[in-house]
Amino acid sequence: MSHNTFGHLFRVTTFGESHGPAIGCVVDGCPPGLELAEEDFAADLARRATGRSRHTSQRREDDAVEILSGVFRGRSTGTPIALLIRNTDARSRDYNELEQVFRPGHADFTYQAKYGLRDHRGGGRSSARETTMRVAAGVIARKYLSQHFDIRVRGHLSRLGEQEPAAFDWAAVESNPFFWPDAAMVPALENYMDRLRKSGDSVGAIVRVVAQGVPAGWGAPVYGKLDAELAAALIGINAAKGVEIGAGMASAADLGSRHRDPLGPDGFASNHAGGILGGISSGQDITCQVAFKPTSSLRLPVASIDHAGNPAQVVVKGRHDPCVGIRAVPVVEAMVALVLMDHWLRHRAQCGAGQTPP
Ligand code: EPS
Repeated sequence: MSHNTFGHLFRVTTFGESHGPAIGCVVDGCPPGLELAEEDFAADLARRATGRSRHTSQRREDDAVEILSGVFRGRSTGTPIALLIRNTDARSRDYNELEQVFRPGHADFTYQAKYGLRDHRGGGRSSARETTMRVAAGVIARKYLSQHFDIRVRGHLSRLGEQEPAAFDWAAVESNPFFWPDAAMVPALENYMDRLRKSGDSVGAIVRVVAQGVPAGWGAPVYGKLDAELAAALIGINAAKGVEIGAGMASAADLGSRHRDPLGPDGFASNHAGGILGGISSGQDITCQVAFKPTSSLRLPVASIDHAGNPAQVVVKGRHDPCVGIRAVPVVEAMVALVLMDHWLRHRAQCGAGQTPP
């Protein structure tokens, strides 16, 4: 049983390995008529790509999308949209010494346990390179949602190791390499990341995402709740270790009198629920946070075992992210957009397009 397809009516299948000739995806279920060109993918893919700042992996991929099918004269035809990105800068020799040993913190051990063999080069299919195609598919969903509902899905870092933003401004987020909403803190973060990189260590991060403009009514109780499917989509991103919807874990320490979001003629007075009630969107902003562990690939030695079970010491060479959570921001946005797109089509299938909120 393999699971490389995501979604019910807006279905995304990804394929490819980090050091194979190419990665790609097939998006099936996109409504016809959506204007789509290869240039549409560039901005979001560049936001996620390696080698765009000194604070990320220095692997240099163009990440240029080729549209192979599903688009005719600039518009989606309703048939499967196949997208391809060729890998051009894999350096597989960095992994030569890792063929027979398991890198701690990576999926090497578990892929071997499951399949009995694995592509050890760059982690193969388990590499975060696969998230490129999530972002590419997400571009299609985002474009549709933006054109049809004015939905905007935006993410930012809300924690980098010990540091949290002291101020918040969406305008700052896209103007620094950390998707950080507090411009005044950026020089200190640059310093911190430079020192971290030189020390050979890595650090975790939290990505917060907000979807604005989602109409009330999307979500499929009781086993396809919007929050449940968002949580599944987000925890399935490489290196994700925790997901919160709305107030999330902090809800456990709150009182009901404070926590419930009062309703008035002008809407809700607060949004502890994160825009979802009973698994259905409420029309408020949908808010989630995703915690990413520190990158496991370090040049600092660590104990492991080889395939025969003998003790081994692992030193991971190559070009790695000191904080993999930074580049996860566009991936988180993409997964949210994919879930929303799928839920719009499912909502329309059951309730019709004309259903309006109270
Ligand atoms: C990754 C390790 C590095 C990153 C890679 C994700 O790969 P490699 O050692 O093969 O260069 O560069 O990220 C990407 C290539 C990408 O496009 O995101 C890992 O272990 O997941």
